Amino acid sequence: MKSTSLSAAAPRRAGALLVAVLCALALLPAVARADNPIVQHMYTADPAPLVHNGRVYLYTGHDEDGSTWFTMKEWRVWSSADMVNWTDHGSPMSLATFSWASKDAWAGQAIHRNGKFYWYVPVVNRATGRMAIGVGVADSPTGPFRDAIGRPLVENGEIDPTVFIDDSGQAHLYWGNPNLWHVRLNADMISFSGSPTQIPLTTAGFGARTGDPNRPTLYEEGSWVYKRNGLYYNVFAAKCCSEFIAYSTAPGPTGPWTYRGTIMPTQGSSFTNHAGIVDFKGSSYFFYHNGALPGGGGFTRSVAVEKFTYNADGTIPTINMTTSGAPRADTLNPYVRQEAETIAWGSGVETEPSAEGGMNVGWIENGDYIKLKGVAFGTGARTFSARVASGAAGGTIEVRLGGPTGTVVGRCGVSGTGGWQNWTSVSCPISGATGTQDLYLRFSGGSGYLFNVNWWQFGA
Ligand code: FUB
Repeated sequence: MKSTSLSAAAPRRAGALLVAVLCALALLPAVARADNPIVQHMYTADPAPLVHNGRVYLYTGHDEDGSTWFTMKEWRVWSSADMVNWTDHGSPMSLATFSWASKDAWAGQAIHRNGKFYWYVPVVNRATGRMAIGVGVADSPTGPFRDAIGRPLVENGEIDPTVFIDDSGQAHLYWGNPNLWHVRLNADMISFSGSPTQIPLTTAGFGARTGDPNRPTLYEEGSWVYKRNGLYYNVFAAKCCSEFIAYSTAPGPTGPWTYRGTIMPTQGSSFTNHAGIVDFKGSSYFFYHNGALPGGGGFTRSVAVEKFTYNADGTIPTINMTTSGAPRADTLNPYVRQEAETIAWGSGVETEPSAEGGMNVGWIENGDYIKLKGVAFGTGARTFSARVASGAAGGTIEVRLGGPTGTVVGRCGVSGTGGWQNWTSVSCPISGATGTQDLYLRFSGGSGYLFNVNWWQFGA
C-alpha cells in the first residue's frame, strides 16, 4: 500500500543504521550534528543547482537502492531558502517523460528562460542504443516536466549536458565524455544553430593525464560551465577513476581554456564526483556527491554542499568534503505552513506523493525524527498544528528543541484516520519555544508505522 518507487529497502536499512548512530551521538554533549549529505532518505547523485526567486532548486539523479551500476530511472528536485532545510519535490521527470528513452537517467542541468524551465539530460535512445541529450520543459522549477521536442536534441553517444546563458542572451550547451562538445542554443532553448563542435582538449586547457594514451587530458565528464566577472569557468570531473573535481577558465565561452587545477580532491567513497556551483544570498556554494550514506558507494551516491569564497583573483580554493555542510543562509519561519518534507536531517522517515498535492512524510516509526535548522520562533510560539493521516493507530508528535531528545515544548496526539491518505488536522499548545532554535519533530507510538505528516505550522 505505502510502497512506491520512491521508497526503498536500502534507505530504510540506512535509516535504522542512522538511528543507531544518531542515538549514540545524542548521548554525547554538544556534538555538532552532520547535515551532509543533503538528503538522507534516498540516494542522490549529479547535483545541478539553480537559483530562482530566492530559493535554490537542486536537480539530481537518483541511484536505485543496492545498485551495482548507474541504474537510474528518474530525476529528483529539492529546494531550499537557507541551504540547510531542503524540501523534497519528488520526481517531476523520469525516463517515462521521454518516450524514445530506454534507460540511464544520468547527469543533467536545468535553466530558467522566458518563464519556462528547461532541463537537459542524457538518456539512452532506445532506437539507436546510444546516449543522447533530451530536454524537458516545465512552467515551474519543480515541474512537472514534459518532453519539449519529442526526440533527442543532440545525439552522439556522449553524456552530461551543462547549459548557461551569456550576458548577450546567447545560450550555450556543452556535454561529453570522452570529448567535450559545444553548440549554441537558439533563444527557444530547444533548437540550435550550426553543428555541434568539439572544444579542443589540450593539456594546457585541461591538464595532463598519465597512464591512458587515449585520454591525454584530465577532462573526464560532468562539465559545469558558467561565467563570473567576465571569466568563463568549466568545472569538471577529472581523471578516472577515482575522479576529482578540477577546473579551467577562458576569456570566451569556447576558450581558449587554461587549466587551473584541483577544486575538490578525490574523497568520499564514490569513484565519480560531479560538481555544480551557484551564488545564493551573497555566498558561493559548491555541490558534489559522495558515498556518505550507509550502504553508499560508487553506485549509491549522495549529494552534499559546501560554502566557499573565491580568491581575489577569481581562482577557486581547494574545497574538501565535510559532514557539517554549509552554514545556514537564513532562518526558517515556523509561522507559515511548512511542508513536512522540508528537512535538515531526517532519521528513519521517507517521503511519497500526497493525495493533497506535493509530497508527504511517511513510513514513520517510533523514535524517528525530522530536524529543522534555524527555526525563528521570535518571542514565542503558543500552538502547533499539523496535517496528519494514519491507517494505523497513530501516535504522538513530540515537539522538541535542540536535539531529538531535547526539551519538549509540546506534544500533539495523532489518532487513526482510517487511511494513510485520509488527512486531518491536529493541534496542541506549545510552551517555551522562543528565539532561533533547531527544531526536532520526534515521532513516538507503538510498533509499526504510526502516521503520515503532510505539513505543520506554529501559531504565535
Ligand atoms: O550518474 C551517472 C554518471 O555518473 C553521470 O552522468 C556522470 O557524471 C557520473 O557522475
